[in-house]
Amino acid sequence: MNALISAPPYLSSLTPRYVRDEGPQSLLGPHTLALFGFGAQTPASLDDPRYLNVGLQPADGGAWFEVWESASIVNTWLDGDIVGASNDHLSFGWIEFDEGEEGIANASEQAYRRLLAHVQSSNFPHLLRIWNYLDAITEGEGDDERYRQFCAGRAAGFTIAERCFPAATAIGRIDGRRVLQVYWLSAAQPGSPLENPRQVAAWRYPRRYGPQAPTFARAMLAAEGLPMPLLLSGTAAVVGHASQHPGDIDAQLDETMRNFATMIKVAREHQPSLPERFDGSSLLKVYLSDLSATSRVNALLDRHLSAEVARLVLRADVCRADLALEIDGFHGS
Ligand code: 3EB
Repeated sequence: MNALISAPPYLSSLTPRYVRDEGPQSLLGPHTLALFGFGAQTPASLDDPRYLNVGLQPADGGAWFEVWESASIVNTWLDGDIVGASNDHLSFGWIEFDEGEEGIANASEQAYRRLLAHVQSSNFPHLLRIWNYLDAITEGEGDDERYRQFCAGRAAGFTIAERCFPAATAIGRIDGRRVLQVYWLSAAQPGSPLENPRQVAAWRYPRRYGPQAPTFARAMLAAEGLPMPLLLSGTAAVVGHASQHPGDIDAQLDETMRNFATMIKVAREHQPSLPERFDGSSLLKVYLSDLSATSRVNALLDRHLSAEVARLVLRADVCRADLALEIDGFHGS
């Protein structure tokens, strides 16, 4: 019995869930907006534009899926090398761009040009949230570092105003596959990007972090009247613009949770109905660079989070080598 498919009507336009060791076909119903596979045991690809294998391995070695369930029936679509699905209010899309000879900066510039042209010509022109996955994110010295190159290409292709930057994640795969993966969620109505008062806006980071500051907001709330979760960007132990507690994963997790607590507080000023703390409506993805810390991190997460908070721990590299973990997610409904 599948709790996802048997529980309509959905109030939220987007209900994300993790499912282990079940699927994928049973998860691709008429209300499924997107389906992500994590782990070597999930299909590399499927003949359905809603499916994307993200190329990150779950810490527990399991076959994990993330399902985005929609309140309304979903239509799938194709637009050249961009594919996805939409419901009444939202559109999910994704693109994979081969770095080829030209490298990551070119790949991100081209991918962002295409995604922007696509969403701007669609019925869902307002980007709410973008996820970026690239191999070997911290490889390269100084301004040649692949993450910095990615940021430069993204900014070149992603010609939108600061006040419109979506929430985002940019994380390193460890699969040697030099293909940039980008997926996103856009809406018919613009959302409200939110910033964290404990942190300098990423797009105002100083020069020392690279010639092109990262172009994302810390979180995004969808337009009023569009019921869906708060979209939380990749969040780490960054205060001001500086990485905190190098080498101390416990303290990094504490700091990350303080950043989330502040972000939820800010979001609740706009949407007081959001739960004060992570709860059964929340879904977190934990990107952890050193798998030997998994049981430690799981124990710490148990201390910070009630048991009903859905979480998936993945092995991945954070874009700053001094950060051991990053977490992103959804909160509320
Ligand atoms: C940080 O706070 C951590 O470049 O899109 C987090 C989320 C981070 C998104 C991005 C980078 C990005 O700066 C890094």
